[in-house]
Amino acid sequence: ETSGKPIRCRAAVARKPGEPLVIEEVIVAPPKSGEVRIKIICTSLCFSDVTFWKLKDPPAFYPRILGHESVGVVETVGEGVDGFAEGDVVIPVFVSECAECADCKSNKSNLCSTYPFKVSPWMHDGSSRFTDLNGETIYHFLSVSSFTEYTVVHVANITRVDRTVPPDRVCLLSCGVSTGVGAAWRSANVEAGSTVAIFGLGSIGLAVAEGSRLCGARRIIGIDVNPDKFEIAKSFGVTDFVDSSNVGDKSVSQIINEMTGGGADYCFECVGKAFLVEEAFACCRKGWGKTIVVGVDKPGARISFSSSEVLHLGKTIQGSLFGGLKPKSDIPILIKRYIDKELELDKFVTHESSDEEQGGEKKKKKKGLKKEKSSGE
Ligand code: CXF
Ligand code: ZN
Repeated sequence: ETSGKPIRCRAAVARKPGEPLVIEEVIVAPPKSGEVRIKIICTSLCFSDVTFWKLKDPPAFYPRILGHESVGVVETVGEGVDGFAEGDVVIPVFVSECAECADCKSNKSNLCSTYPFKVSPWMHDGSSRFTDLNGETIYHFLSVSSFTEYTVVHVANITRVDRTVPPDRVCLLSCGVSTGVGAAWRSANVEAGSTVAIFGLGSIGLAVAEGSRLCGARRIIGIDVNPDKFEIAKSFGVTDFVDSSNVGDKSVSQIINEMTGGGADYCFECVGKAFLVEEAFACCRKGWGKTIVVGVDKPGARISFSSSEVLHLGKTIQGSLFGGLKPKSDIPILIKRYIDKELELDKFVTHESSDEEQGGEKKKKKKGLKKEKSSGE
């Protein structure tokens, strides 16, 4: 029985920026008030983990447990927590939802003010729940820190999901797929018949394509430096391609403006380069075009527009954190659309490997969460 006591378990610890993670034993403290301790069932790598792991300047906080895209089971419920119980299956998300502040109450924002989004090394109360075996503090990441067997997360950062959902699929809704689909659905509110341009066809760009397809976009233009991505992008509904490594004297925005007769209705930057936000803005349609910033550039990166370009053209630029989704209400909608076979999560999985290939224990045949609970693990 571990409930309420410190847990000793394994974690993949980032000891220094840019250096391989070290699998080591750590101590995970019990949850404080308003928190839960979670056993992580699945976690995946989001490129933001890599972006922050590589950052040397300004100095980040190390040692640190990265990871934020995950699904888990509640193991201990902290004091004063209503609405969650041991055994609940939950999806942690890096944006909070207190459900009570002006932003949480508004349907125009997903940026909670009670627990504001920060790339913080701490829990919301400014402390850590992790120590190494020498008693040294290990820092948190994005309020989740999922590269560990157990983590502690505030209830404002978890959404309960039905325990029958496949964890290796809904894990993708903890960050990447939700971010892309939400960017089209909630941040841009793409209408049926629209033309969309997506800069970057990684998993975020493909998720924007999926969201745009679900919203009924008529034309989805994918732009990438790697034309090998175009084949897979077709299966996500991308209709037109621009190979940005091969545009001759033209800029990508010129090409998109020509292809669309004056610009796309919605442009999405999904790479994380400020200059691509400028390119995207340059090819969204005057009057009503919207450019959605999804990619994560280095801290401090600047975007620049001329004053007349903004004043004369009436375009909109919008930031999109977690796709503008409110985790507690929107993740269940996405899960329902997955169950109803509308949202095609399976397409995002290209390879599956057994635990043996990963050097772990032999995988028990298709072990579901239900079984795991009843077998007392
Ligand atoms: C990002 C968004 C910008 C800051 C870090 C996290 N989202 C998800 O990976
Ligand atoms: Zn992420």
